[in-house]
Amino acid sequence: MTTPGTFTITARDGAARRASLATAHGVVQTPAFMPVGTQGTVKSLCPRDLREIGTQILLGNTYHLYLRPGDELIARLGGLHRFMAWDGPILTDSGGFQVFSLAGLRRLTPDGVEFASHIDGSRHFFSPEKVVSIQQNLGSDIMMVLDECVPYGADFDYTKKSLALTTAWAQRCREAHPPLHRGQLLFGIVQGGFYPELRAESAAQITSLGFDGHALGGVSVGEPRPEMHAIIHSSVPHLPDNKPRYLMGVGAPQDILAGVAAGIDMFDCVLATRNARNGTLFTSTGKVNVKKAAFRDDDSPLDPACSCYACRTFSRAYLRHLYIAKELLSYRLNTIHNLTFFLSLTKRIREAIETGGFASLKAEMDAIYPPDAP
Ligand code: PRF
Ligand code: ZN
Repeated sequence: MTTPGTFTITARDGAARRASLATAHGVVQTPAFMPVGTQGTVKSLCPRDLREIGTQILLGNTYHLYLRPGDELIARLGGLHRFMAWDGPILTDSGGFQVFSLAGLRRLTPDGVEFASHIDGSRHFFSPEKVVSIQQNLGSDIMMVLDECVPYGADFDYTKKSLALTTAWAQRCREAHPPLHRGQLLFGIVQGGFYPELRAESAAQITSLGFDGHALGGVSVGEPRPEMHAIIHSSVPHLPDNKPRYLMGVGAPQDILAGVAAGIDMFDCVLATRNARNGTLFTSTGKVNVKKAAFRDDDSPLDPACSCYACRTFSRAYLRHLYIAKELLSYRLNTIHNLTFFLSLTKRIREAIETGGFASLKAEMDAIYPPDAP
């Protein structure tokens, strides 16, 4: 087996890279999209479905799994892979972001963050060492450091102070997890808001700490899309070329294309799965709402260009009916379809980089999913 963390770039097209990343549970071909499995499940799917649609790596959440059912219980039962019966790679987010977006009553101290559970209001404390220990118990292949995701609109002084805290926490996470301990990789997270000079400062500090990969955090926090793309393009050149780069919580098809164009290798987003459950489907001709009236008598497949089980098997009329009737199968088929769209998009991106066709694929997709759309 290749040593976990081995990152091999096999083709380039502009700043876009085609690479592979070895983990303890297999190799990830990049650019890669990671379906979100917050609570140890990608909502409505089972691991068999995930395999069938071409999932390479899943994302799990420290915050949720620590609160319920508990990381120590998962460790006793053999770790998260065994618990959820997914034997492929898993990346876990550190919990910092979820504390800021979900928990009540947060208190930030130099030592970590105190918060109240969104489930029962009980009080907890995440220190850098604690989130490493939780992720070690979960046994994820890629662990993330504790960071503060700076809210959109934060001023320069707040953002500068916050990135110093994020760096101090990153260093403590690195010290709590020796390189390649138990085959688990640890990624650092660059913050710095929408100030290019603070991004450069954060990147210089984070990349000096010897992580196995680097993430850009603090984007897709409510900013206009062109602003997101601009900060990605100005930040990526400050990350080393020879390690994987992960854009956290991004994004829509146009954001993935913009990210790859800037040199990003990994993405995750709830958009594919959450929109599926809301009836918003991503297709080769754009976004469609499955309940639209025109689908009422339509016997054709949702997306004739899609090879997923839902499109191969069922009509638009049937998918519309399931959605309107609030049938459980609606969630499942819509999720299979939307994830297939994102996984196929990243597969096409990988093939395009190999043949020097990335710019034309991006132009083709940008016409359908415009980069300046809100
Ligand atoms: N930090 C962490 N997780 C995240 C983010 C972040 O900034 C984001 C921002 N889009 C999504 N998930 N730890
Ligand atoms: Zn489909």
